[in-house]
Amino acid sequence: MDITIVSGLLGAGKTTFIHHNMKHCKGKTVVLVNDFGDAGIDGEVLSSEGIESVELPSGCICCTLKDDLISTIKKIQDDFRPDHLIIEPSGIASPSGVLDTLRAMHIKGETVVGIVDSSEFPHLYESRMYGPYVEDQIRNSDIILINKIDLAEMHMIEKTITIIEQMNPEALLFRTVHSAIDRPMLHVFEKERIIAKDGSFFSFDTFSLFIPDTRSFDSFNRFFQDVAEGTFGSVVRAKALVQTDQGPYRFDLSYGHTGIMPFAGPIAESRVVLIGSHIKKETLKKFFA
Ligand SMILES: Nc1nc2c(ncn2[C@@H]2O[C@H](COP(=O)(O)OP(=O)(O)OP(=O)(O)O)[C@@H](O)[C@H]2O)c(=O)[nH]1
Ligand SMILES: [Mg+2]
Repeated sequence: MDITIVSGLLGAGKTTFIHHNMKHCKGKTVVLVNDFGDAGIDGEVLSSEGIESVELPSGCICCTLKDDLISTIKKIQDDFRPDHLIIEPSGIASPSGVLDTLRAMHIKGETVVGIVDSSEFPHLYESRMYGPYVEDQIRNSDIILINKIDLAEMHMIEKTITIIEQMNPEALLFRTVHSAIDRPMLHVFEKERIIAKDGSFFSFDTFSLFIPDTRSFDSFNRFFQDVAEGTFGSVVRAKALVQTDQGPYRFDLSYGHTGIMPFAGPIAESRVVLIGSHIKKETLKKFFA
């Protein structure tokens, strides 16, 4: 079984990469996705696109869910017998933690695809907001997508590349929009890795909420704009699947950029997940009460 780990900070374009690049995967492919918060969204997004996915929500696969990751990989092997397993750790899971788990299972030879949002990367790197996570991700990546070049100014793209090349001169770099590359690249690289044992953790506040009623599209849209403007705290990433009066919709916010897309298929349980700091949970609960 080939294994690809798709790593990247919150909202970098990991799920988008899997969506756009599945066509290059040969044989049976299964995606294991570990979303942040209690109300996973990425698994349902991938499933709605016909991609076989198994979700490991609520917790982080690089630390608290290590045992769950092992049992889930074993279960995928038994139930699906895939040729290819793609793992999307949440944007707060360190690649080392996942690699460490694979080694504990005597699995080697994975490919690590690292995705960075070039419109934000230099700021995030310089702010040290993600601590050693960034280096862990970049050093362990075989292929790095300099993504969101449509949103980034040229000097941000160049700065992103300079920082990355200093940290990992061996990685293959691609500039991408919507994480799309026009060739198969999910093949195995044999490489000695430096797996950080001390972990590279940082803490974020998350808030997940299931929404029982159908919402008006306009009011949810306004709510999402308010989230983007900081009304409910400093939110860096938000995702929602919502059954609205205009049909099912997916809302997505990443560092101030909002995406709103009709969702293919009914949504059994509308839900919203926010991640950031100083999230005003009580205000949010009252808002949805
Ligand atoms: N403009 C633009 N938007 C992008 C690009 N790549 C991804 N996006 C959007 O960025 C948002 C986040 O993309 P995802 O693929 O969900 O990111 P992710 O890394 O899986 O996010 P998490 O799993 O929540 O950490 C979505 O709204 C995407 O449509 C890009 O190259 N350009
Ligand atoms: Mg994702």
